[in-house]
Amino acid sequence: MRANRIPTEEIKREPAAFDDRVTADGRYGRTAEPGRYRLVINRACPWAHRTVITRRLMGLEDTISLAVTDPKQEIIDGDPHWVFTEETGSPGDRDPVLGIHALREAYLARDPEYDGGVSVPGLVDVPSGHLVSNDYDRFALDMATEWGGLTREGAPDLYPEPLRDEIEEIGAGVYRDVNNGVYRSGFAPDQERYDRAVDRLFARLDEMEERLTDRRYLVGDHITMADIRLFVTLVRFDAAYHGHFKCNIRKLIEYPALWAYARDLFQTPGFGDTTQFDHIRVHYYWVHEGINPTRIVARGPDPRQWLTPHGREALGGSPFGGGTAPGPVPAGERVPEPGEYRPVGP
Ligand SMILES: N[C@@H](CCC(=O)N[C@@H](CS)C(=O)NCC(=O)O)C(=O)O
Repeated sequence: MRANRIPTEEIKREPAAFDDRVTADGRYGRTAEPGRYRLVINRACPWAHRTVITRRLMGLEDTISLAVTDPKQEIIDGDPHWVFTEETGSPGDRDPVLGIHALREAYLARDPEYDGGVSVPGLVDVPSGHLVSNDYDRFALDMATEWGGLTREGAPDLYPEPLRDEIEEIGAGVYRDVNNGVYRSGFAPDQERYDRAVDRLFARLDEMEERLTDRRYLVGDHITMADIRLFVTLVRFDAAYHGHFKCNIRKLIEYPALWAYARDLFQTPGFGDTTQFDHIRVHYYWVHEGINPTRIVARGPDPRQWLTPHGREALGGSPFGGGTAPGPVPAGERVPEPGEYRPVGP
């Protein structure tokens, strides 16, 4: 499915085109080393956000550099493409490290015959300019578990061995009905498939609401990959999915536990400080012309509501277990604070 066309079929997700694994011991062929890899993202994209949060919580910012593309994308050969622009901080419309304008150049450097989709996030090998992987879940997990020696002191265990089965079980439902469910709803080609997607989405959110009523985090007593996976959809929910993708049976703010849970995470270093609401709103409403032909970008809701007290400390648990919070966001990676956006309303 082309994201800028009127949907004619249900959204389908293909396996990652490239999935080389990078680990500290290099046992899959590629070895993690400082400065060697560049993470190309867009701030609107929930799948990219998963890797950005993980990178920051693990303290890999100095090791893996970050390249941010323009949320409006650019039409190249009829399709929207992720590009670097002056407007989003890339001088001369090129990424200063990779020297490319469009992410697809890194795919083509890897395979000149490549004619499949180009997606963010993408991990790129800096010396060769080759795309290494667009398997976002695998490289988020690898950053969390396989970059030992390069991660910061106090980095949390986001994927504890004894909890992995539970994290994956929750993750499968969240992926199908929530992370991908919002897309299945928004890009549904007909009423029947929209109804099915939206029903499943809200049934799953209702289940998460119940689960999170008496526990602070989804699995165990600390933040895990399960929370990162759910957060990235929740933080976009009212700003994009509720209106643009017609996920409007309820708003996030109408779920007492889920909303407080999402705010708790947002206010934890690594989550809110990697969320950029204007990029989220602009990307979805602007790029998906097939479902929003006027390209008018909705202005609300007011992001300042994300800073209101959540009271979740009373449930026990602690964000980082035996670890500590990451330090300040590196210079050059700062996103606006909720109060810094243009005020909403007349
Ligand atoms: N490639 C992955 C997920 C990553 C993904 O879908 N990223 C979106 C942005 S949120 C993307 O880059 N889509 C291609 C495009 O928008 O041109 C998959 O389909 O499982």
